[in-house]
Amino acid sequence: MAFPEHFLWGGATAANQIEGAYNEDGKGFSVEDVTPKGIRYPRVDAPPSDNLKLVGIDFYHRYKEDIALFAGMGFTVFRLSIAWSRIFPNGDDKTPNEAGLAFYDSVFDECRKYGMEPLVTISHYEIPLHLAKVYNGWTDRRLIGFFEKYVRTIFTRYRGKVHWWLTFNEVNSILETPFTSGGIMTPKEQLSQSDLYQAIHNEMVASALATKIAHEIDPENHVGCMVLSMPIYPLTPDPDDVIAAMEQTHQNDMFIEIHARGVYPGYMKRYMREHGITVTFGPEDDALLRENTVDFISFSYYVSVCATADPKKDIRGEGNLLGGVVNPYLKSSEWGWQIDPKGLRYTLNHYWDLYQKPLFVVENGLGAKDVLVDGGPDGKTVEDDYRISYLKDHLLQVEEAIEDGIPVLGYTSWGPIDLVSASTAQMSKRYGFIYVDRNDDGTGTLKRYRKKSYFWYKKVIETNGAALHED
Ligand code: BGP
Repeated sequence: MAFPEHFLWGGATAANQIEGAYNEDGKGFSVEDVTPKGIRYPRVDAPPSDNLKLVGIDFYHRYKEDIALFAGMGFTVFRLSIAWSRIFPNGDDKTPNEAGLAFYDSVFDECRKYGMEPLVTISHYEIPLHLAKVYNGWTDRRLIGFFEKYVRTIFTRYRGKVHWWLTFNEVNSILETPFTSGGIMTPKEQLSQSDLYQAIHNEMVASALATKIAHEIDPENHVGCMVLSMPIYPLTPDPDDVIAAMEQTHQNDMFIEIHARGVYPGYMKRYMREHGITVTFGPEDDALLRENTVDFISFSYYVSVCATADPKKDIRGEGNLLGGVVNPYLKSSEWGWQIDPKGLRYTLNHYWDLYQKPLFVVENGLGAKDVLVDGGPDGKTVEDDYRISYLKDHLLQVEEAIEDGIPVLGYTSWGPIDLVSASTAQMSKRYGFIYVDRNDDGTGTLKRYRKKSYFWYKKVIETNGAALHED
């Protein structure tokens, strides 16, 4: 059997997409509170009432029920994020908000009660809005200091309760969504490449510093980077397309290079040189990056794309934020995301070949419209065979990669319980094994119902993957 004995099985979420309670118990606003229509759409000045994320799925008040449901599937890991603005409401506050710290204490205790390891993203598209407004987000080096204080606080507080940490969610997404990812207020079209790369540099330094502090506070801590992965295939065997694919791949891989090897890759230096990009390094930065590389590499995987050097063939499709040219060989989800299970094996091999660090698949799943029907042990359910088939196809490719000799630490499917979508802020784009009765117009009881996939995933976990080979 390919899956190793202690393979971590579970699901992944983010605070801003599940918690709700956006202004309760001292929480400050985050950048997510002002993007009511999702990451791709314009932000507004103040949190509006029609933002589904303000209530989310009310995890803040229902976490015990939800974690019990995850335990029912046999989860050994649960990925969630800490909302930075619950701990430091403005980001630059002198002291942390005790109510926020206490909330995550209870959540982690609840996980541990069931033997579930919390896998915690420190910053998942939830930068305090104040840091965006006053400092222009990560363009300002002072954010490193605020982040340092935040991580020191949570590493100290949750010592012994949390051993698995991810620094920045989909850290490379800053290239496409500088506001959501980097808290940068300057509109993307006006943002200079130097400011963008300075923000990237500041985040890299902050991530290395977090890794250092995590190891100092508890040698049992494992810290990983988290990237949006997306194989970029050449559209044709034309060498120009191959080079286009290679160069676009570099744009994403440079983030892992810095995290995993601790140095800027040559192709990145070349790109910066040729585009007149200047970045200011602090005196300690080089050593900090070099001496504090990550313990493992984690990534989200939903789509693959193509690249071409021919502008006439450069037809862009929908995709997980970064997007790319449509692949004529693949089918798409209802939201236009192209489905490519083999790309997951390819990605695992690609990263292992380059970095030789353990890998963790921390997001993967199908956003689909579900129909709630009568049946199942909860009275209502969803017959989501399409979701089962998507996940099964991808997990079989994880197994292939393990057969290839790659150390894969675990797999957390995205949205084990329905949640608010990041790119479109919809409830109707559902990923869960658990249905949440909430609609795009904000109506619904928030009641939870287990779908067919719930019982399928339970069996997969119970058999450590063997059930993937049953019909
Ligand atoms: C990733 C994000 C997640 C999640 C996922 C699915 O980019 O890390 O937060 O939302 O994509 O995307 P969506 O919710 O837009 O379907």
